Amino acid sequence: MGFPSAVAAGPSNAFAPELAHAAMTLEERLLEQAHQLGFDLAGIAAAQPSDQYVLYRAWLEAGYAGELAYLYKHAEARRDLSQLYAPAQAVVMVALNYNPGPEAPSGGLARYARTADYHLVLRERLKKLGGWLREQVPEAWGRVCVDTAPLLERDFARRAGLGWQAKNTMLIHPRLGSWFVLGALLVNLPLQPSAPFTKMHCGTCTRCLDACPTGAFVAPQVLDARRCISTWTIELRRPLHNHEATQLHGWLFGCDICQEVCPWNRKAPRAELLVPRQDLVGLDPAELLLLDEAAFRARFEGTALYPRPGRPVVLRNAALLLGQAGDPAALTVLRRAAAEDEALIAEAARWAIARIEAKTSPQESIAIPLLSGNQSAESSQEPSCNAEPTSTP
Ligand code: B12
Ligand code: SF4
Ligand code: SF4
Repeated sequence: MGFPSAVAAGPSNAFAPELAHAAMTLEERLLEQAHQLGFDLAGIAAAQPSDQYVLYRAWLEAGYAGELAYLYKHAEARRDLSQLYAPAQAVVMVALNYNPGPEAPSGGLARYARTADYHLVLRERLKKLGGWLREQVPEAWGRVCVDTAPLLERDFARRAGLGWQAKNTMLIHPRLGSWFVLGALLVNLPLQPSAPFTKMHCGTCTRCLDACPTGAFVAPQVLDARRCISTWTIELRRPLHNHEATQLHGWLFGCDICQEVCPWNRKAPRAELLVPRQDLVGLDPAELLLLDEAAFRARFEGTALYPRPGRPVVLRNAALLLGQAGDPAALTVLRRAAAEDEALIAEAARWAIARIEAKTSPQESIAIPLLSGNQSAESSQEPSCNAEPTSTP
């Protein structure tokens, strides 16, 4: 668990690293240790209530969280950190770059999901960071949070100096852009906070707001999650409504459009640790539909696709994409999928078959069945991940 003390680098202490190291504060050594562990950014925020909690509540009350039930369920803990970890006095925020750089087509897989599951990678390294802290201060205790805990991660990251929360709601760092994921180590020590990020560098730009193909931004920094492709393809475990199924814009899992257009990502450096797995590049929806549960597991274990949201959600999305593409060559694989036991996949496959047949049939009378998600305007069904977000970032 523990790591040897970091050695300070740089010309001024090149000949006496241990002396320079001794002169560093605990906070400086902790942040340096975070960099040694591979984190691209690290900073410290005080474990005080977030002043953005008011905005969070207003967002919930406006209904923008839609079916993301876990956001309502643990709302209060987002204000009061002690509900998450009673002795918390400081929050060490870290970021890990996942930018794959220009590469082969992804088959509609969002960039963050093309690597090993970032939850596992961050968790493991944050535990090591906690172990290192404990070696320095034996009374130190902490709790690791990556994504799934009710913590306003981007707000704490901004307060820890990692970047600004941009118009597309992403946290952006001037050098890294926004292709990074966040994690937190809540600690019981009163660590000195880093300088917060106070400036917003979006200026008059509105590229992300204009590029979103589903019009999910209701205002700068306000995303209506009910209209986001990322919600539909990762979070919802029900059949998608017609207006959702027909607006996936080629995305199999997640969506990166509002980041792809951002000028701050143009010169973003490539990831060194969270690099794309070759078997996740260029996924073919028709091929995916041939995977049974065991084959799916063998292919995706250790990624953000398995165990959750898992085969039903990913293959539902694959079938819907094939239906949208309208290629009759996909009919064989879709017919096979339509006969399978997993209702989410079978229903999406039937919808896709009807779409393709309607497109290719000379008769215009073929009716495309409505997906069962259309039976009510808003599904009352909670996503099965209602306790916590799962693979979502
Ligand atoms: C729920 C969730 C989602 C939802 C909702 C997204 C959203 N924007 O809220 C969905 C499923 C859509 C989603 C999508 C994605 N997500 Co997500 N998601 C989360 C999660 C679990 C909670 C976020 C949250 O609390 N949202 C609630 C809203 C209210 O928060 P917010 O948008 O940040 O709002 C703040 C400000 O905008 C402001 N605000 C709100 N209203 C108003 C109004 C006004 C007028 C103003 C000025 C400000 C303002 O205050 C709010 C509170 O701080 C976090 C992990 C975590 N525990 O924090 C990851 C997280 C935010 N997601 C992440 C990622 C990577 C993604 C995707 C890129 C994945 C993908 N490729 O598909 C997309 C990006 C879509 C986008 N543009 O946000 C990363 C973001 C890293 C980064 N660099 O910012 C996180 C931090 C996960 C992680 N551990 O790394 N996600
Ligand atoms: S992730 Fe895609 S759908 Fe969601 S807000 Fe960004 S561009 Fe729109
Ligand atoms: S595209 Fe423009 S407005 Fe959107 S986040 Fe990037 S800089 Fe900000």
